[in-house]
Amino acid sequence: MSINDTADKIISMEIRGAGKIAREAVSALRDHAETLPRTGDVSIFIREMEQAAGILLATRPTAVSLPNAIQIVMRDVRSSKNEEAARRNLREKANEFIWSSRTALDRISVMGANHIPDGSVIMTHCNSSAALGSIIEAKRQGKDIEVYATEVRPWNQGRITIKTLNEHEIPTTYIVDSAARTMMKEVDLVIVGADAITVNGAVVNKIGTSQIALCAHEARKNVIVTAETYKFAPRTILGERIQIEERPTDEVLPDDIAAGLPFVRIKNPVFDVTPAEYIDLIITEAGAIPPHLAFTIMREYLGWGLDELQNQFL
Ligand code: RUB
Repeated sequence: MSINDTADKIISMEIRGAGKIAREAVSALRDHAETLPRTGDVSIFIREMEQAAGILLATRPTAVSLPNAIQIVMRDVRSSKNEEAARRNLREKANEFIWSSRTALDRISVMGANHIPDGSVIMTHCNSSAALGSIIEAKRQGKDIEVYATEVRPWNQGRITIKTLNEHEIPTTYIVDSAARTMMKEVDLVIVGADAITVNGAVVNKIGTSQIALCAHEARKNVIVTAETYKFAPRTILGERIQIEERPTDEVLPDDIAAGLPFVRIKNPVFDVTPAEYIDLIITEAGAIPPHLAFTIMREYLGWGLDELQNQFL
């Protein structure tokens, strides 16, 4: 798919979910390189690729998987000695990223399933491939599980979640977002995905995640976050904040109704931040960690992020 088509689909949320956004962006970059005529000048190739990367980066601001994936793929391209090497590096890194991101999902699913005891009732929020992968794997292992899935206003990603759970014949109860606290007493653990994880172990995920985590904390229920290592945000070491995406207000209230309510303001933040205190475990493909060890994942698995941060201080 072309860069512009991919960017449009990410903006309109036809392509959504942090992992999928990253894979589709990388695959669009790889395809874009093939459309560029060979000039023999590596700097022209790099410039064209940077421009394409910029279009993808400007789509949605919160999921750190997107800049991380682009960085993983573009890093060696930027230091390539000639055009052929740059093209080869891009192709290889892109294929490697797509493959390793799928492998990461499989590993997380198995590890996640190991943390779901037989007989568990799980609450999930939004539509995360990593969280759903773990739930589906637990079912595949023969565990008797049940799920509470939230609606996820205003985009109703919960409908995608219940469709998938239904396909896997997992007994599921569908609830409105505001029923989370009331239903928490029926639940044993919460499993969600992540769009970004900060150095202090805070998790950025779909709006409403922090309320659910707070309810789980109050009810002494465990909260498990499933996230690939490329969802950790090294720049938060410098104190940089994750930008929370605000989407158009007509997603919340149609413009014609809003027009008749001149004193009413509408806000539509689509992600929120759950502090580390409300999270028991983060499951990555590299292992399960308590949230306060987020830095170790950044150091071990996103070492490039730290190199670049260090360079900024030299
Ligand atoms: C999706 C969302 C998901 C994470 C993780 O939000 O918050 O929980 O992206 O998903 P949106 P995954 O629908 O606005 O993109 O585990 O699939 O990467």
